Amino acid sequence: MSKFITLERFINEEENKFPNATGNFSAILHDLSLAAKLVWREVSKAGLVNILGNTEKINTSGDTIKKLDEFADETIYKAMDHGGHLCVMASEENEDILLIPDGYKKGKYVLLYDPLDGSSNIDANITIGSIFCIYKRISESGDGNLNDCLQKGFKQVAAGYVVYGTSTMFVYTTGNGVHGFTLDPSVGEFLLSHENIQVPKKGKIYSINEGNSNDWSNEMKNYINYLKEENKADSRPYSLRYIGSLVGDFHRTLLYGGIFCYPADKKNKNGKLRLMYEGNPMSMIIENAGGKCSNGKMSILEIQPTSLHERTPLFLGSKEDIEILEKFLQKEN
Ligand code: P6P
Repeated sequence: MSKFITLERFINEEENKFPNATGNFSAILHDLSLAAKLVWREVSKAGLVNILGNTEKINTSGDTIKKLDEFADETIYKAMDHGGHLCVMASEENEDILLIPDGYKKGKYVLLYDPLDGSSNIDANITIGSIFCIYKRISESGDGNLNDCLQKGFKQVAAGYVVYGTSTMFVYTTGNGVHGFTLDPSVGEFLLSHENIQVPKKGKIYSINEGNSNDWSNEMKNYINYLKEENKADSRPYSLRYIGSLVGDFHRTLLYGGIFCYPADKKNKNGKLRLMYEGNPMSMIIENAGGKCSNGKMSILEIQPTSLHERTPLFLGSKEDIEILEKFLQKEN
C-alpha cells in the first residue's frame, strides 16, 4: 500500500522541523489549499454551467476579466481574509492593495496572488492556474501597506501555484525543496505525488511566443536560432512547446527542463509578465528545484519592485539553458 501523505500532513510535518514555528505560516498554506479546491470545483465544471464569457470589466493589465477570474479572485481573498495571519494582500485583478477587513486580526505575513492566470484559455479548456507568494511584513503592526508588498523576490518565504490541467496539482516551496500534490477528487485531498522536484540541468524544449519574433532584439533572435540549429551532441534543435498559459508552460519546464521565455520586445520594453505575482513566485520555485531565473541580465529575485503590477522580461528553466541565454543577451541594451 503506497504511503498517502496529504498536503495537510506534509505541511504539519514540515512545521514540526522548526521548533519555534508558531503555526501561522502552516495555517496560510492550509487556507490556500482550501481556496484551491474551491476554485478547482468551478474550473472543472466551467463548460457545464453558464459561467463562461466575459464580465465586461477590465483588469489592471487591460485584460477583460472573465467570470472565472472574478470568482477565483473573490474566493482566494475570502478564504484568506479572516485567518489572522495576513496584514495585507495584493491580486492581479485589483489595482490597489487589499486590506484585511476591520474586525479581523492583522498577522505578520503578506500574500500576493494571480487568481487565475492564463484565463484567455478558459473557453478552450486549456491548462490554467493560480499563482501565489508569501512575504513577512516589514511594517510593525496594524494594516499592512504597499511597502510590505513591494519586496524583492528573494525575501519571499513561500511560493506556489495550482495547475488546473489533466489533473489538478498544488506545487509549492518554502525554501526546502519543491513539492507537488495531486488532487484526488474522490476524497477531496491533495496527495503528495512529486516530492522534491528537481529540474533537469539542461533540457531540449524551448517555450516562447514565436509570433512576437519580428519585435525581438537581434540577440534574442540569435538565441532562438541557435536552439534551432542541428547539433546532436547538444540535443539541438530543441522542440517548441507553448500553450500561452504561464502556469502550464512553467509546470512542463519544471518537470521536463529546457527554457521558458517571455522577453522584452520593441512593443513591450519590459515584456508582458508581471514581476510580483508571476515572475517572483515562479523564480523562487525554479531556483529551489535547482534551476535558474533571469530577466536576461540578472536574477529576477534581485529586482527591486517599484509598483504592484510592473512587468519584467522573464526567463525560467534549466540552469545551463539560462546561462547560455544570458551569454546571448549580454550585448542586448
Ligand atoms: P501571449 C496569459 O494571458 C499570460 O498572462 C500568461 O499566462 C502567459 O504566459 C502569457 O500571458 C501569454 O502571452 O502574448 O503569448 O499570449
